[in-house]
This record gives sequence, C-alpha cells and structure tokens, in this order.
Amino acid sequence: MSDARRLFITTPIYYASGEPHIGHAYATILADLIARFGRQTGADVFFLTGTDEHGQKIQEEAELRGIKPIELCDTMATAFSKAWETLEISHNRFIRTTEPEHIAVVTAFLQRLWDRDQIYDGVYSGWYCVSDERYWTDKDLGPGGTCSICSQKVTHVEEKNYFFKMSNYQDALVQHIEDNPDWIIPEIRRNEVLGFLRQPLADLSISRPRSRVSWGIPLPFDEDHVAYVWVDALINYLTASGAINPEAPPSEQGFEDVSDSWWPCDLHLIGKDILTNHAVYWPTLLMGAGLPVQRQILSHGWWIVGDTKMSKSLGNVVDPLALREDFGTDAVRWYLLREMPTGSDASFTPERFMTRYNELSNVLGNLVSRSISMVSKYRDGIVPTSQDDGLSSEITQALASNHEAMASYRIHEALSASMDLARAANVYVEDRQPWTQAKDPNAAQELDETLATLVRVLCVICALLEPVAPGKMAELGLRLGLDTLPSLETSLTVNLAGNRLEVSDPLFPRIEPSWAGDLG
Ligand code: ME8
Repeated sequence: MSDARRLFITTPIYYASGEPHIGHAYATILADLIARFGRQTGADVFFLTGTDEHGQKIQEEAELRGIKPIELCDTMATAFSKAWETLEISHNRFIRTTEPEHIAVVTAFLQRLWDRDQIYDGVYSGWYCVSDERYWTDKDLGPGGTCSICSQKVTHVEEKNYFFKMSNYQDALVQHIEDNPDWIIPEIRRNEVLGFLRQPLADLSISRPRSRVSWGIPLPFDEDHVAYVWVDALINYLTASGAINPEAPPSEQGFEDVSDSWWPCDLHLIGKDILTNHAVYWPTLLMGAGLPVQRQILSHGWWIVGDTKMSKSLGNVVDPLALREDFGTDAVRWYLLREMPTGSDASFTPERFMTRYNELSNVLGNLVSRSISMVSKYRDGIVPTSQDDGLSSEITQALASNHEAMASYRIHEALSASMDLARAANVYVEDRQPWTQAKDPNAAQELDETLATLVRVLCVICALLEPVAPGKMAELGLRLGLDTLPSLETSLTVNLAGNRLEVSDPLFPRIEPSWAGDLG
C-alpha cells in the first residue's frame, strides 16, 4: 500500500440475484482489513461496497420467483447489508445501482461518450451467458460450447447493439500497464491482461435491446436500448466517488476536473474472473470519457473445494459462513485471510479451519489468559512499572514485517508476523519462568519486567490484529484497561503501567464443533 494519506477502496458490487456466499464474504473481509489498516496508519479512507441490481440475470431470477425485479433487489440488498454487519465490515458507503443518483451518473457518462463520438451502432451476433452477463465468441467458448467461466449453457443472440470504440484505446492501455508495473497485482494477473491485449482488442457492446432486457438504464440517445449491465455496474465506482454531478450542465458535470472528489479510486479489489472487466473495459471506458483511470487493481483468487469454485451450493461441505455461529465472526475472518495467500486460490477444508482456529486459541488466547492471570496473581491485577523492556527486537520485527507485507498486500504474511510475536511471547514466558521469579524476593524487578513486557506485547498485538479481528481486539483492549484501541503507531508508546487488568473467560475458547468427529 502506498503511504498516501487517502485510500478509496472498493469491492465488486455483488449481483442481487442471490444470497451472499463465501466468495463475497472473502472479498469484502479482505477489503475491510485493508481499509482498517489504512485508518490505523492515518489514511483518510473511503470504503465502498454494494449490489449490482440490473440486467437479464436479475430480471430472470425475479420472474422465476414471481416478484418484481426491484423487490428481489430490495431483499438481497438487505441480505448483503445484514451479512456485512455480522461480519463487522466497516464500509463507508453501500451503493445500489438502482439508486436515482447512480442512474443519473450512468446516463451522463453514456451521453458524454456519445457526445465525444465514442459510440456507434451495429449488429452483434454471438453467444451470451446470462449467469456471467457476458458475450462469448465461438473461439472463446468453453468445452461443449459452454460459458468459459461458469460452464453453463450459453444462448445465441443476434441483435442491434451500441458499441464503444474500445479498440481505439488498446495502445494507450498497454502503455499504461507497462509504465505502471504495480497497476495490476499480483503479477500473474498483470501478465494475463497483457497477454489478452496481444490480440487485437474488439469494440465493446454497451447496450441490450429493451425488448430482450427491460431491467436496465435506458440509453439517453436511444430509449429502446438499455445499458449493458457491466457498463452500468462499473460506473458505480465513479458515482460513489462524488466526481460527477449529473444535474449540472454537461460542461460543469465534473468530467473535466475530478480533483474535488474521491476519483480516481486508489484500489479496486476484485476476483480473478472479473479481471478483464476491470482492467480492460473499465479503464478504456474512463479514457473514452476523458477521465483518469483507477490507481490500482488487486485481483484475488478463489476458495475452492476439490477443483470447484465455492459459492452458495456447498453440498455436504461445512459452510464457512455458518462457522461464525460456533466460532464467532473474528475466527472466520482470521481463517479466510490467514489461510489464503493473497492472490492465489485456497482449498477450504474443516481441518484447516480447525488448525487456524487452534492457532488463535492455543497461541494468542493462551498468551492473553496466562499474562493477565499472572498480573492478577502476582501484582493484584495492576500492571507494574518496569525500567527495561523485554522482547523489543521481536516487537520491532513484527511491526516491520507487518508493514512490509501490507505494503504489497501479502495479507497472510502480515497476519503470520503478528502471530509469530505471540509465539515469541509464549517462549519468553517459558524462558523467564515468572512463577519462579515470584517465589524469589530478589527477583521482584525481573518479575515486573516480565509482566510489563507481556502486557506491552498484548497491546501491540491488539493494534496489529484489529484489522482482522476487530471484535476480539476491542475485547482485549478492555481487558488491558485501555479506553481506546491503540493504533500501530501508538501501541508502542501507550503507558500501561498502573492499569487494572480484567481476568475473564478465554478470548478464543476451545470449541468442539458438531462436525469435528467427522474429521477423523
Ligand atoms: O461478478 N472465492 O458479482 P458476483 C473467492 N456483479 N471469490 C469468489 C468466489 C470464491 N469461491 N466466488 C465468487 C459480479 N467470488 C458483478 C461484479 S463489479 C462492478 C460487478 C467473487 O455476485 C468473484 O471472484 O458474481 C467476484 O470478485 C465476486 O465474487 C463476484 O460476485
């Protein structure tokens, strides 16, 4: 992450055709961690998420349920909002693409492209996948003539469409990617996009005939057509940025100067399946409108079971989101972020979940319990003053590793560095043997130092792990007698001496889930 003092970070906006699933949860928790880390390090953060509510997929799902599309969208927008609340997501804005403000910005954006001669009409003939809302040419179809992303059946369409002159921006886009090596991370995804751009770039169909798709935003220059849902959806980032005022006359709408807004976005967080949409369609559309492109794209991998991408149909696999009920929100957040190397795929297994939970319970939970109970037992619960600090180099090392890993979004490594500090503190306890120091009247100072060091480490861990485990770290902060949670910077200087510590139940209790017996 750059040290810029502002961070506009986005998740994809999720289709309002179905309930939130693990993929949505992962992406949103990942964005949440980055947003929380940004706030901790003093950045002004604007964290955006929301729902994608137009298009054929929503229209068909609503028909299937015998309800109006907007009723389906209202239900799902509520479901996503609730899910994010239970998962402690700290977004600043939840956008819905059916909001009047967004509809007006999409209309202004399309009008702008039209006025700049970036759009023409033609006939599209090819295949369409409703589930992914995208066109496929013969050569790009998957096995048996299916969608290459979701393997579902595609339908043949031949219809009038409006096209955006995307091909005009191929060279500019390649140049931009080459000039900015970190624009798409990880590198494997950057190379994928560069590989894609080695072929001639086609123009982009940006409309659907209203006769086929009625649930969309009408084109300002032809009411018989609606905006292609992906164009509509991508523009959400711009709407939320506040750059465009669609009510103003065209020359004053903000397309000429975005400096007074959150645009350009600092980081689009997306899954690898929607990379082309974000790394090719979106920046070229922005170029077409004369706007600056987003600053960075971080593409993450998939949670898989066997060879299959996990989503809502989990069969007899334990539902990771249901694990919240047994283990709590923070344990699920920890597992999803600690287990998946950022950018790669990871297999979900209950065994790995338990391994990661046990790390919280046996390493961190144990450190918290033993440290606080020793302060209670040997110093009546009051944190002693100490002249010397133990574990200083381990603390410095943990903070440095965390910072370095976060700078390139290696989230799993940042978390691992924090857990290593807890491990080092447990070893320190074994080395120092406070129970022996407590029996020796000449070792009072050493005991003070041991206890003060442990409390200091807990304070630093509180800051380090707040982005991943906000609920539990708030609880830990209270047990340490802190009024406010320390930040990464202040955790080193907080004066804890004299604080009264609370002995309490284990922070991460041992849990035997109902399915544990099946693990063998
Ligand atoms: O694509 N593991 O919405 P969507 C990790 N509306 N991530 C996963 C996943 C898994 N098993 N399954 C899905 C859309 N995802 C559009 C976005 S943005 C302007 C419009 C991720 O509801 C996937 O990689 O299908 C993608 O980032 C997101 O969920 C797709 O959500």
